[in-house]
Amino acid sequence: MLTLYQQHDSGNCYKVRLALSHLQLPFRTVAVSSLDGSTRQPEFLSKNPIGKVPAIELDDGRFLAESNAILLHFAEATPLLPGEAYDRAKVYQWLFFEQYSHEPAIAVRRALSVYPERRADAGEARMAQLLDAGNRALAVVENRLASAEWLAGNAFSVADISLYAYTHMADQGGYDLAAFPAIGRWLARVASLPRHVTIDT
Ligand SMILES: N[C@@H](CCC(=O)N[C@@H](CS)C(=O)NCC(=O)O)C(=O)O
Repeated sequence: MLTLYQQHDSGNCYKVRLALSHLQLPFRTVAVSSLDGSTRQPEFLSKNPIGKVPAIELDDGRFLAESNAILLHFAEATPLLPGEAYDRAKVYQWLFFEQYSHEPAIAVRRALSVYPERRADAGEARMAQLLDAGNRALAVVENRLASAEWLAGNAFSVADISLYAYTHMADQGGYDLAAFPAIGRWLARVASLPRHVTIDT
């Protein structure tokens, strides 16, 4: 059975659980976290030298890390990843955007707000910069969703799964989602899909 090494309240790990639920692939989880230092232990580093979660062990014993790479791996040849080259590249566009412009602001500001262990890094200037960068990323998402149901093409895909994870809890980092009505409607659309699971599941 697939083994997901994860921190349960991490959005990056939630992405993988959400995708596996949509694909109806059974998996077991092993808890690993930076908060207790276990991501830096040799045992975990031998599985994922990057030292971060999520990482997944496939049925044949091989490992894969990086949340969006894991999503792409399991989405291959399923409705979660378009076959046509341009539509597929649009999914990649959103996944790269998520990792470079969205997650580094929204996930980080949430972590600095939520975890007492991270408070020392939550200086005023940094929090202001992260708020600004996150709001700019949310505006990009809002702009797309104002005229489309889904992020890439006209179907739900791993682009939606990836962006949903940290967007749906952006309020925990101090972002005002009420300012982004199209995002609000999209969050509800994603959450109403059959096989959706919440982050607490
Ligand atoms: N780009 C990575 C980021 C993963 C990441 O930052 N994971 C955090 C938890 S959300 C982590 O494992 N941090 C542990 C550490 O930095 O020691 C991905 O998308 O999977």
